[in-house]
Amino acid sequence: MKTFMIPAVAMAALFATSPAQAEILAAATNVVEQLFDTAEPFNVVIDGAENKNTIKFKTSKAGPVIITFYAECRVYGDIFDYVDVDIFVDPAGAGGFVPIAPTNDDNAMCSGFGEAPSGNGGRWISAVVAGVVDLPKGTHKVRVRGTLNGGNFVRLDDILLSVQN
Ligand SMILES: [Ca+2]
Repeated sequence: MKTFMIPAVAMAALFATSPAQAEILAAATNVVEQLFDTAEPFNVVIDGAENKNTIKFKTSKAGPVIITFYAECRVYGDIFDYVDVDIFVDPAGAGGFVPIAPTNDDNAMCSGFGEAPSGNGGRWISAVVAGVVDLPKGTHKVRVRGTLNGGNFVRLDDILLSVQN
C-alpha cells in the first residue's frame, strides 16, 4: 500500500469545489394494495396517508429533476401482457400534465407469467419506473398513470414515489 500526502492547500481546494448535493424535493408512500382490471388508463394513489393521486413539489431553480416510482407489481395474464406506467408532470406556469421521458414510451413495469386462469394469478415483483424532466423554478405537480395492456388485472402495492434534483 502506498501512502500519499496531500498538501493542505490542495485539500482546501478539493472541498471548495465539491459538487452540489442532490436534494429530495418530495416523497410519498402507500402501503395499501390497489387493483385495476380495466383497459382504461388509471391514476395510482401515490400518497396513502392523504389518499391522493397527485403530489406537489418545489424547485428553487431551473434544472433537471428525476422522479422515481417504486412498487410491488403483479400482472395476471400471459407473458406478453403488461402494465405500462407513465409518470406525468404538470410544470409551474401554463400547460398541464405531460408524461416524462422515458416513461412516455411503452415501458412495462411488470408483466404476466402465462399462468392458467384461476381468478387470482400473477406473481409479485418489486419494480421501478423512473423519468427525468427539465423544470423551471416553481411549484409543480406529479402523478402516475398506469395502463393494462392485456391480462386480467394488475395489482400495485407498497409504493414509494420520490422526486430528486
Ligand atoms: Ca409508458
